[in-house]
Amino acid sequence: MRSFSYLIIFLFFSCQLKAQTNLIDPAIKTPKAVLDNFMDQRFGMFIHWGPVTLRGTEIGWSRGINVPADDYDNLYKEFNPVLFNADEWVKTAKDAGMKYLTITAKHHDGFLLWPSAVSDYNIMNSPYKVDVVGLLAAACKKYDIRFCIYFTVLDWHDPNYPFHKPGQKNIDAKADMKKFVLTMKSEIQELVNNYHPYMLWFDGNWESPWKNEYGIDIYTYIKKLDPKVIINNRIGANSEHTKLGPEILGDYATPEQKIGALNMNDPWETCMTICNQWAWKPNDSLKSLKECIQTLAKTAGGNGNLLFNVGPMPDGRIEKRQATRLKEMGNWLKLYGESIYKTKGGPFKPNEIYAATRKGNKLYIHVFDKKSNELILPALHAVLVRKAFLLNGGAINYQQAAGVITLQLPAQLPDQNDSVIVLELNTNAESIPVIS
Ligand code: H79
Repeated sequence: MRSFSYLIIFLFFSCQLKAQTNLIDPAIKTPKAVLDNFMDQRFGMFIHWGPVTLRGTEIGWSRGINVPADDYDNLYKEFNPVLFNADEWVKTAKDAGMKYLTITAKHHDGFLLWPSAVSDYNIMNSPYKVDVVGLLAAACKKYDIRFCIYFTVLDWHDPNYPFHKPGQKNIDAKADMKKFVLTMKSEIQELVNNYHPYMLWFDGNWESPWKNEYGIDIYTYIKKLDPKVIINNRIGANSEHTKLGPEILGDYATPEQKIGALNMNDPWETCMTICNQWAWKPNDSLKSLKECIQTLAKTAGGNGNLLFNVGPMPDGRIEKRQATRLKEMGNWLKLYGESIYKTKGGPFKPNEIYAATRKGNKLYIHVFDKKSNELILPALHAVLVRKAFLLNGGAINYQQAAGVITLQLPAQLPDQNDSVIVLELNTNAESIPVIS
């Protein structure tokens, strides 16, 4: 009788666990060690590219809006980016200090950047006829950059998807989601088996035709193809991209065009454009170096990764000014990378004046702005600063009273974008609780 009660209790809790994990078998979920390794990398390149660059409008929402659908769907026939060079793109990422790269193999317009047996609407039927995804995968291997693939749920082009442009309200009665999910799975199978991505970046999971059960099916399917693949949190039916949790499917959160909040528990990655548009747009405004570096530092300071987007041109090149800006970030990282890679964020919340990162017994204070000669940090209890110095520079005078650390800033900060002060502590900086 007693063992029977235990059995009932056990069954009850295992059902609860299943419900909490969104019906994903915990045994197939991406292991924490894999995600920890992903989060150590901190900085990656997002690439949005396709035939739409011939019009210079947005890849996600210009079909049937800024560009008539018929015109849009024929752009691939003149897409001939003869100056595309996978090595150059990957080298641009490498020189920027980026550790991984994510290419839009399939965006909402439905065009495939790889030779596919599933859909003819792919790069081999353009005049270019080059496997862009394959060449990037190979170049990433050569330069030791982790190769990742963006693949969206939305597909304005496929008749089986019920909507054919953004904001459409009436469901296409001829559409068939069951067939559509099968198409997705066949395409994903090609991508995983041929290119062995480190991660799959899903998107477009917020419209009514998409059901959580499809996401569960696809997550499980991918894990059968390759158990190690990391999967972002846009594969279930939800639009809460900044969140992770038992009710949300996926391995990490994906705040878009904004820096995520400090979070020591859930892995997250902010995706953000270096200009305004995801896909290339002529004369799009480029972020200043200050904004780029401070975005990276604030992201790391919040314990997140930055997936920074470039939109290459229709001729295949990344714009010179975008590549130059990335190189400038790489130059900064050569000097200050120790305070970004493999660090944890916190314990202070990033703000407009400073952000903090930490590793071992070191606390890195990223100083963005000098408002006065002193920088006063919130009190840290049971923690003593043993030494303070500029990363790549001299000693910094400081006082510590009742836990409050006051740093005397130099007359001129050595780096106008982000000067890093290292505080050596008497304890492991990574175990300090977050100061709220
Ligand atoms: O791939 C990038 C975007 O193309 C994609 N996600 C990132 C990673 C994305 N697709 N859709 N969205 C993001 C949401 C976009 C919503 C809006 Fe709009 C775009 C609001 C305003 C402009 C759609 C078009 C709704 C109104 C106009």
